[in-house]
Amino acid sequence: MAKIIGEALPGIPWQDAPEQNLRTPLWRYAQNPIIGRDGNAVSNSVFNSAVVPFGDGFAGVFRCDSLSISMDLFAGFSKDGIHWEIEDTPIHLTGEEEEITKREYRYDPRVCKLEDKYVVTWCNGYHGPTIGMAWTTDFKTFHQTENAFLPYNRNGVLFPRKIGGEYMMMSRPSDTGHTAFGDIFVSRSKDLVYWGKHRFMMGTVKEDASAWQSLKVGPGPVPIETDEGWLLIYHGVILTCNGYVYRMGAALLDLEEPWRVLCRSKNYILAPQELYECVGDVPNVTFPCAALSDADTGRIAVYYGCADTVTGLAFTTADRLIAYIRENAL
Ligand code: BMA
Repeated sequence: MAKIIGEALPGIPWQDAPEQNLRTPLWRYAQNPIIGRDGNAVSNSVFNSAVVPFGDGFAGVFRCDSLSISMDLFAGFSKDGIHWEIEDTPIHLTGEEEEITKREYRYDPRVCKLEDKYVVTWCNGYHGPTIGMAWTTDFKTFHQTENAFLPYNRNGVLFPRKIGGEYMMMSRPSDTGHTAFGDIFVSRSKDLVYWGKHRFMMGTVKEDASAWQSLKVGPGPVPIETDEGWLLIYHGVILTCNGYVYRMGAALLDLEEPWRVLCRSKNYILAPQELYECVGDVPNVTFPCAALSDADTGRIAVYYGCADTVTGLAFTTADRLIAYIRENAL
């Protein structure tokens, strides 16, 4: 039995797996989507968002695109992780340098509990996309710090503790547009400000081996620590005659040197197949940005954006997911 190393979360959202044989290790919440387009008073769409346990419930940072399709981040709170109250005004960011805090656009947040703070990373417009960072303790005031990397970059995802004495962050270098390439790298920092020692972690796969991840891959939720390695859920993209299709995969990373991939799935773990994943502002996208986990039961709840429009929830266990990666390894 694979064991999650971390805290118990008895209130994790959960539904048991459906009776019939599952082809993949994830199953969807029966009442999906959990957040619709109109998740707050000003949203055109709510998706690619991040949640964490907070107080006696949950808090999150949500990507809400507006009716003018400008992208910004909004705080939200929930008692059960399923029903969310999302604020109607964007998160309040404070910081020392206006050069850094002025807003172009903000999207695809991740939230990582790191020591006594919640650190938010997101795709931040600064003469092109790069990785913005801020920390909070109350989800009311967010203290913005330096962008982690030079443009162009997306999908900055922190590890939830120091490894070998340093903080680590995955990212996916990109371009200014709808990047037609993408591999995952890991960078290290002693202070969450200066990042270096960049290492290649994993890249795309040839079409004849695993076509769903042949165009680009990017990290999803903050990785989950297990006794068998860091469990990483990621997105993989294929270019089809109708454009990009985003599916989800999973990998196990070495605990001490997480750029070393121990095992990686050849088959996807979830793909756009339900109507709300296939139809929306951007069809055929399932894009994971957060996962809750319960060390006592091994349960995992994954939050993912559906068709760039609404937010879905899916479940698995560490054991089931790791067994699937091993049985269907690349
Ligand atoms: C990426 C980002 C994501 C989005 C995806 C699919 O470039 O914009 O937010 O989910 O494309 O449209």
